[in-house]
Amino acid sequence: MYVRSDPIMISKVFKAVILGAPGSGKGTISERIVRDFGLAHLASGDLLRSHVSKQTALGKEAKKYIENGQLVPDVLMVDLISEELKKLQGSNWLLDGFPRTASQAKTLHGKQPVDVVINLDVPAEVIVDRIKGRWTHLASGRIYHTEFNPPKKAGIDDVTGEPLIQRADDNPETVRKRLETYAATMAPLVEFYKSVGILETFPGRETNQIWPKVYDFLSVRIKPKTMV
Ligand code: G5P
Ligand code: MG
Repeated sequence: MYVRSDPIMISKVFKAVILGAPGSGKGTISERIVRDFGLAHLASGDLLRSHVSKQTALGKEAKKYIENGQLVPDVLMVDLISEELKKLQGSNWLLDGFPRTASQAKTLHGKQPVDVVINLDVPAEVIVDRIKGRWTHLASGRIYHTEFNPPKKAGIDDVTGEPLIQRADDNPETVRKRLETYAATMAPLVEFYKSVGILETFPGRETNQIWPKVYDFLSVRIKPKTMV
C-alpha cells in the first residue's frame, strides 16, 4: 500500500524593507519587528558607522559623505549590502536604510526581490526635535531617546553597561542636510516600489501610533512570535 508522506513544507524566506526620513523611527520600529517577528535586522547606517569606527577603507570614504549629510555612492552601498545579505541566506530579514535611491532599489530587486516595503511618513517638524534627544549604542545600534525611551541610567546602554554616544551626523546642520537629501531622493524610490506593488505607507507623528498598524500589516504575512 502506498503511504503518503507529509507534504513538503516549502519555507519561503520573508524579505522586508523599511523606508523613511532620517529620524522617522526606522530603527525604533525595526527593533520591535525583530522582537515580535524574529527577522534579522540589517541597518545600513549601523554598518557604515561600524566601518567608520574601525577606520576601514570603506569607513574612511563613507565618513566624508555621512558627516556632510550626503548619500554614500550607490556602488559602495550595493557591494556592502550584497556581502551582508550573503550571510543571511535562509533567514527572514529586514533592511533598514537600504535601499535609499531608485538605483539601489532596482539593483536589490534584480538580486533579491523583497516581499514588502514599509514606508514611514512622519512630518519633518516632528523629526528635528526627536533627533536632538537621540543616544545610540554604537556596537549594537540600540537607540534611546532622553524622553521617548530613556536608558535606565543616563548615557549608559541597558544591556551591556557601555557608554552611549550622540551620532556625529545628529547635529542640527547635518540633520537639515540629511532631510534635504532625503527629500531630493525619496520620490523615485517610492515610485519604484509603488510600481512593483509592494509599498505600504504608514503616516503618523508618533511611533506608538504607527507601530500597531505595522504589526497588523506584518502579522497577516508572517507569523508573530508574540502578541501585542
Ligand atoms: P542612517 O543611520 O540610516 P537615517 O538618517 O536614515 O540614518 P536615522 O537617523 O537612523 O535615519 P531612524 O532610524 O529613522 O533615523 O529613527 P530612529 O533612530 O528610530 O528614531 C530617531 C529618534 O527618535 C530616536 O532617539 C528614537 O528613540 C526617537 N523616537 C522614535 N519614535 C519616537 C516618538 O514617537 N516620539 C519621540 N519623542 N521620539 C521618538 O544613515 C546615516 C547616513 O549613512 C549614509 C548616509 O550618509 C546617511 O545620512 N547611508 C547611506 N548612504 C547611501 N545609501 C544608503 N543606503 C545609506 N544608508 C546609510
Ligand atoms: Mg536608524
